[in-house]
Amino acid sequence: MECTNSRVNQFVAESAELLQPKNIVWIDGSEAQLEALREEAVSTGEIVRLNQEKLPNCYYHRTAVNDVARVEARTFICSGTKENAGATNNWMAPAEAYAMTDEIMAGSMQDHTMYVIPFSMGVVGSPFSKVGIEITDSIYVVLNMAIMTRVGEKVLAALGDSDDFVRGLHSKCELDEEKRYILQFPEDNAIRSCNSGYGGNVLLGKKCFALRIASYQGWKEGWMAEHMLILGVENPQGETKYIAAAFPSACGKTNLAMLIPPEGYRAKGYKVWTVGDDIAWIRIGKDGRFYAQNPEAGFFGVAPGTNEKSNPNALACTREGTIFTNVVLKKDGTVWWEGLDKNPPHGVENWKGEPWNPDDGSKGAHPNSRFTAPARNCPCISPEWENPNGVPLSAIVFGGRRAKTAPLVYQSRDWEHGVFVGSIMASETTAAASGAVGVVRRDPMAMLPFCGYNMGDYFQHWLDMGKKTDADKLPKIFNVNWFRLDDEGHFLWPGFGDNFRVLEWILKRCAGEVDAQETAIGYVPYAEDINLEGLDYTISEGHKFGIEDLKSILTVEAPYWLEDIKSIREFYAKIGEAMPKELLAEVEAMEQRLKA
Ligand code: GTP
Ligand code: SPV
Ligand code: MN
Repeated sequence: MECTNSRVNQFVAESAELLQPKNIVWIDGSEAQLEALREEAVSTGEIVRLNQEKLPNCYYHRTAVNDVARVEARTFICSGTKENAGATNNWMAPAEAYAMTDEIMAGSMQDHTMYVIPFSMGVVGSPFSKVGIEITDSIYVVLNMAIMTRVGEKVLAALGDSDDFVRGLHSKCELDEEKRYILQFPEDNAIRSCNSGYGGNVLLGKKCFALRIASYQGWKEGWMAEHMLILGVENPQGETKYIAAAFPSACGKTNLAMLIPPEGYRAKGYKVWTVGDDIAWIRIGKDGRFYAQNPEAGFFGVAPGTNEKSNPNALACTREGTIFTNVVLKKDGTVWWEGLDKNPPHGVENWKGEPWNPDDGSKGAHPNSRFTAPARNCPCISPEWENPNGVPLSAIVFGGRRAKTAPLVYQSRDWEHGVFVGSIMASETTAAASGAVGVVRRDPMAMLPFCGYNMGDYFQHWLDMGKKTDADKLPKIFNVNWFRLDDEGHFLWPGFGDNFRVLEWILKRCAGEVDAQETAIGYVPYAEDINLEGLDYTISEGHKFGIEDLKSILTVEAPYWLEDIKSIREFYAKIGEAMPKELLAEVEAMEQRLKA
């Protein structure tokens, strides 16, 4: 494969000089080349070929035991000034960051092949797509990138002579935790990642580019890169309305994106179509509406909990051409994880490769084990998912994991208040990032780990986007919480497919078809307006879900919210100078309403 772009060639040459690879291989995107790489990775044990009858073209991989999730403490935004990275990001001066990783990565590919992956985020050649070049010494990374993005010769052809591409450099090095760094250089369109082999740290098109770098580009260029799923709801008349939703990592985006409506709705002809499950690039279209595009081509989904009942569509995605990471490998060459079914395998190896039995008292699959599946496998993939212009949004939904405080759903008063609602999101931490799990932290717009610039400027950008078009063209903004618990820790809301009942209310609000109660935090549904027909859910033994439970999860409890206000103020104070006045005023106004 020949590359005629001198900037790309220069980047590759400079990288080779630093890394000293044994040889260089360009990824052309052909099936023949990918197949040869799979063969090679199987022969070295990097991946295992699964049962080709039951799981055609599927493979299995284990990461190092110390390398199973994103490492937020070792992720840095290397902008010219600390102020540009802001108080919520780790910052390192670019010169220092380059020098440090030059030293760590120097000569690190001496015994390895260096792969050069030209990739496109978004449909190749669309004016809204963006190109990256990822350099890596991992075949696992190449194979994952070939599922998650569009790769190869066609991408270079679309790039032409342009210098507008992101330079991504990844080297596994020694997988040394102490030398693991995930560095974004937004002002240079560059990324460096070393000493990791885990998804979010090394598939540079995903969080590093499509969120951290792209959020910065969007700020400069007048669009938005968000940690959001995109779905379409088709009604019995055949009309489809689109919703984007931002939930923190492992808080239900994949599940909501692939939701199957309850039986009663299906009988009437309602259907949900998946456009994306993790990232949305949002632009204002010629008609003044907000259009969302999924820049990815696959799903890097959480395995545990995925089953025939919770998410049959996700499971269907993984039946072909999928890579499974850190799940349980069964003797018949298939895979298992907690929550797949009630028949855990015996006498197998766990995700670490140690002998394991289900009664060992430990988990067989890592809680952040994942599948990498092509989007085209999805039975409910939207016919619009590759529309280069994206899909028009009726609603934007924020949500997190909150045992208390946040009600099942509420609507913001207007765009500005909606930005406030997104900015005060909080959620319990999950296994998607290393560190403690279950600790409530503020995670505005689910972007805390992914915003490539100052969070205060990011909030201002959201406010500004709302001023670029007519108020009636703006998506309506909502907040949801599927995770309210009773005092014994049972989920009070059935969740999953039944979340469709909430989506229906949201779309009715967008169409002005249903009334709501005004509260201190925004508009909350009247319990009677959430359709409970056919809902059959047992919260705990002897306690079936009923309208009283719905009323309780729709209640706005002032004491919890007043407590929350303290933490919101602290968080805003941490952001400091860059914090928009409008949002500071929103806190005051909410406090007044809560005390009234
Ligand atoms: P990332 O890929 O990390 O960005 O995560 P995601 O937001 O796509 O998360 P995903 O949909 O994979 O959800 C992961 C976890 O949330 C799993 O443990 C699910 O079982 C759980 N979950 C998803 N939806 C619901 C719901 O409606 N109710 C409850 N109780 N749990 C849910
Ligand atoms: C997340 O953690 O939000 C993910 C998985 O979607 S990763 O690609 O590892 O970031
Ligand atoms: Mn994610």
